[in-house]
Amino acid sequence: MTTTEPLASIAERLRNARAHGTAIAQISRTETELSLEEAYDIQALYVEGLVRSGDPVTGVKLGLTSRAKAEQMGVKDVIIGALTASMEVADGGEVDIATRVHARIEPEVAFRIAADVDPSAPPTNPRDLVDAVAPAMEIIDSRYENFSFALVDVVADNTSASGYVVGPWTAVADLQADLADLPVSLSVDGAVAADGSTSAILGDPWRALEETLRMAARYGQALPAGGVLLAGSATAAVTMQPGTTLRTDIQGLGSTSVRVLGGAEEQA
Ligand code: OOG
Ligand code: MG
Repeated sequence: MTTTEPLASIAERLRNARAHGTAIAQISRTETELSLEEAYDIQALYVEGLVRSGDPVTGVKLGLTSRAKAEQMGVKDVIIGALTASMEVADGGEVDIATRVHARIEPEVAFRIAADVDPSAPPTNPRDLVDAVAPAMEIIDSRYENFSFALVDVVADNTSASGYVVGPWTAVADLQADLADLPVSLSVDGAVAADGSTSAILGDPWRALEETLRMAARYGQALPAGGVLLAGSATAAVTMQPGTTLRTDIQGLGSTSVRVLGGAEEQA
């Protein structure tokens, strides 16, 4: 252990920041020796705390799988985090950002996990991990001031996970096209705010499966049957403003939308 503050106490501070929507200082500022392994240990303690409070794990997410995202955040390297029940938002539903610090949204591809998987005994073909695909959006909300962090900070903060909305599922067996190179757009009240292609996600979203298996085997994230796997954003994230309707379209997969409530008029 290279930190001065116990890892459980850092996890507790992050959980409180999430609960109250109040930002904390980057832990890498004071805990300069924090290793990536310790950061994932903090994340595990943080997620265990959520589960203990009645908020079970409903899936897993990759982050920084696109160059636009990695550049936006100034971080290199794929990251993995957990999704929990309280983060789920119904397709076409409403999400209140009043208790979030500075919520942003990003267009994503979601996969549905086919069966409980033990990452230490993964399927031979990574594609067997999932049985359906959907257009999705992730709400991210860094618990750090100014949405600014180093790799260890964002890993400890459960990779900024804050919410997710999933559109209609298409069974993998019914997919008409490849998943690479599908145009993606994120619109705010009907005007395109970010656009790109699914190829921004690791070159091809299918690659997210091998990355998820590799990272989950190493860091212990659960892969629950029927759960959601977010492959990572296809574009830079967009700030969420109360009163707006956000919609993601992925050609060939369909669309998903959400209406934003609450919070201040202007979010930083
Ligand atoms: C980290 C999470 C990144 C993605 O899809 O790339 C992420 C952040 O940007 O706060 O979820
Ligand atoms: Mg994301």
